[in-house]
Amino acid sequence: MKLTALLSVSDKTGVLELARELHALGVRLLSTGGTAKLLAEAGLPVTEVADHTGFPEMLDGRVKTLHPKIHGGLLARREVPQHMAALAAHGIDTIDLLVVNLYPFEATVAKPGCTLEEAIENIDIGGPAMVRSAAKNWQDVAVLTDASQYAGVVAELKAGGISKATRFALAVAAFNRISNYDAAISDHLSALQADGSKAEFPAQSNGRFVKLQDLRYGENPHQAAAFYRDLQPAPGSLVTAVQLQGKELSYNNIADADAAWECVKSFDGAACVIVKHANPCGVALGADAAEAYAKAFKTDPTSAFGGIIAFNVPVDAAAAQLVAKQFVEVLIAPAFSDEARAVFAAKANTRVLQIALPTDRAPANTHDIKRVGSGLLIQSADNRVLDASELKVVSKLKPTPAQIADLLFAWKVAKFVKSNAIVFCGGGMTLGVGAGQMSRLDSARIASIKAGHAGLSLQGSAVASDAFFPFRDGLDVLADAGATCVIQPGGSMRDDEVIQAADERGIAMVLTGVRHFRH
Ligand code: 93A
Repeated sequence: MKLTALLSVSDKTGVLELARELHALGVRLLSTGGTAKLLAEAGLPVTEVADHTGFPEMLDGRVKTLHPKIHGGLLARREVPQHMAALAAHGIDTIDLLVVNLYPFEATVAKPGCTLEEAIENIDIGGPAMVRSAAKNWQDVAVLTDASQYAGVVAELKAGGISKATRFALAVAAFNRISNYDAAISDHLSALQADGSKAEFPAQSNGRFVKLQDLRYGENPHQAAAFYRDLQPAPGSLVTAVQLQGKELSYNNIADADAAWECVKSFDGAACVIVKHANPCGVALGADAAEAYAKAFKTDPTSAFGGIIAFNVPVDAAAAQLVAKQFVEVLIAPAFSDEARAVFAAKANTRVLQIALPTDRAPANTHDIKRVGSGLLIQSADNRVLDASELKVVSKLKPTPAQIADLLFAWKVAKFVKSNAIVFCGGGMTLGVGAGQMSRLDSARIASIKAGHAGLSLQGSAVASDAFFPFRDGLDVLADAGATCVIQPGGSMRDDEVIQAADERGIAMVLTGVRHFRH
């Protein structure tokens, strides 16, 4: 049976050679105006789509192939008798091979000074429609959307026919091409306003994010900023928050609120997390919200001033009254009692966010993205949750069950502290947090100094280190401060030296085999 190919390309590279090969193979050629002209001038027998459909190209070419004779021929399933009967009834021939490349939208808008009108004229409608029809019907139709595919398809035709695997791969490539093409259109238009001028921040970015709001400024007042959310936000993620009251959220508020919420979400019992400059400066468990807050606040009252405070349990009147004694930038909780609402109503500036706690407590994001010079670093999110059964006791002293509980609490907190992280804990609260230092030794020193400033004793405390101790000196600082048990990943060249130091200093040491760098 004679095959029919429809060729309709803007970029004519290689299409003549392809058409010659197809003709030599006995394939009938159908083509749109410009492509048909090129083939005809080369002496190839070609039928113009307009002659084939009996309908002229119209509206400056906007309507060329949008016709049932084209789409019927592409979409009909050959093995479905009713489909073939319908084609016969309407005098429609099947089209077996589609060769299309689209109006050069991307290249057009990349040119300096491209107007909105030029961009719009270069949005291909009929091409993508045909590509979709052919790709949907990949079992019966081969769709070529790139010149790099021509040679392989010709080779297969010569060898007897295009394989199923190739037809499927071509269909997938076709949908990818259409998807990228539409994304380019959406990106370009999203960044424009109706008069053709550029919006500083587009309404959508890459079609994956939707703008929630422009922000007054970024990390600093001279930086412009905007806030976007995923098209499909995870349940219980920060972007699902309802702001009950208070001033507009700033860029830093949002970043810190996210850090506080993601951290507090990870605890099972009532917990409170206070964040400053992206680091927890107080984390505690309590019998209720008020107790958790009071303990968290004690860790570092100086830093907690103007902090971002998150709870994983509803805030009641008692907790609200305690919190309201301090200057609070942002308060986050799954719910607030009416009395608590009334307490904050008197503090009109305090930003109060309500977020439903996700039932699975899962972190909001599956991936972390970081921008580097003209590139992206993407990694799966640090969602590793440690189970007590994974702990490996390496010291002579064995930790007591109470120490294990404190160590696991400290480990959970350390995951949310910028590296190098050293976290002293005891009795379900942080006692000293050392964050963001270039040396672990300094983080240890700072954590212990801060505990001293807060008037907290580190005697008998539990300590988490987000990565291994490269030398024993860090451990000595912890022991000098009064720590009696330590949790750390292990894996240093000098683990033996560090474990020996723990034994000398009467410290129980457990290894996790897991590291939690956070930058
Ligand atoms: O203006 S369109 O969106 N309307 C159509 O019906 C149509 N059919 C094919 N553009 C249409 N095409 C596009 O024309 C193809 O995708 C291809 O890029 C181009 C080929 O036109 P010509 O063969 O006249 O150079």
